[in-house]
Amino acid sequence: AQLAKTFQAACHAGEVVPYFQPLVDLASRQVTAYEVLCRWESPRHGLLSPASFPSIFTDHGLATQLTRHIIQASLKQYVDVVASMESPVKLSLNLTYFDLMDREFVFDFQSALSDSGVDWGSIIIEVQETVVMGESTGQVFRTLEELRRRGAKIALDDFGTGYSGLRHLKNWPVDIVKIDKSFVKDLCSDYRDRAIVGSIVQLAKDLGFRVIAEGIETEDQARLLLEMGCDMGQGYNFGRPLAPVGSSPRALASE
Ligand code: G
Ligand code: G
Ligand code: NA
Ligand code: MN
Repeated sequence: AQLAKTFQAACHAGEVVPYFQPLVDLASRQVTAYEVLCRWESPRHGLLSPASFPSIFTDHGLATQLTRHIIQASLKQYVDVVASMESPVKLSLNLTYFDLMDREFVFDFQSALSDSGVDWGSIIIEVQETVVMGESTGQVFRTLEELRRRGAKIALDDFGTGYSGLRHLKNWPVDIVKIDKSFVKDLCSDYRDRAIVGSIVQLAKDLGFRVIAEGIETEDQARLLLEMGCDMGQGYNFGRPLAPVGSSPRALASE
């Protein structure tokens, strides 16, 4: 209850804000989307990443409040800045299990889009691999299908860290596979990571998915991933998560 109060007050005070990290096309290096990553600009503790407040994400009420708050705040930034860019740039949003289980979610999302004049075709939804692997995923499946039917793309986040394996995904409404950064870290020096990434990329492409690698920190990793057939990339090599326009960028408290 204390956490809920503190968190709601922080949202209300404008301390919980979306940051934006570029996703680039690996061949052209064009920015194709921005992933929205929430940050808590705490006056007491400095800039906090969600790793510092994990319990928000395991509480149904707080998690769905956070998602609604972040969707609204990021759409506002998107309209002010990104939509005016020359080439079309999408907005990639992280959802939790609770959002996808919520029957009102698509309706509320639709309202937020209508209010801001953004269409579904500009939206990517990121869902962790483990969310689609869990039990009682019927409602999750239906929500993803509905989001996709309206024109959003669905990305499976942190792929390779769960136990699913791509063949289990053949029936899921998914468009993009996001290879987890743990496989990218030592990609250039560890043949085992190269084997894992190589087989994920190949199977993903054979199944018709687009592939993003996350956590790309060096040019060597970027080049190798492009050679391996990866479509897009994300990581410090291309850009860190940026503060929203109008607020001053700050370093993470943990960095
Ligand atoms: O940005 P950072 O590395 O601190 O993110 C840590 C974790 O928090 C990541 O797994 C990321 O997916 C998750 N995360 C970041 N922002 C959001 C958000 O707005 N909503 C949800 N559901 N998860 C987020
Ligand atoms: O779980 P998810 O993939 O949504 O979270 C991505 C997380 O990875 C974010 O918290 C972001 O801050 C972090 N991140 C983004 N780029 C890099 C990178 O190049 N290296 C590392 N180590 N982390 C990154
Ligand atoms: Na993500
Ligand atoms: Mn991820």
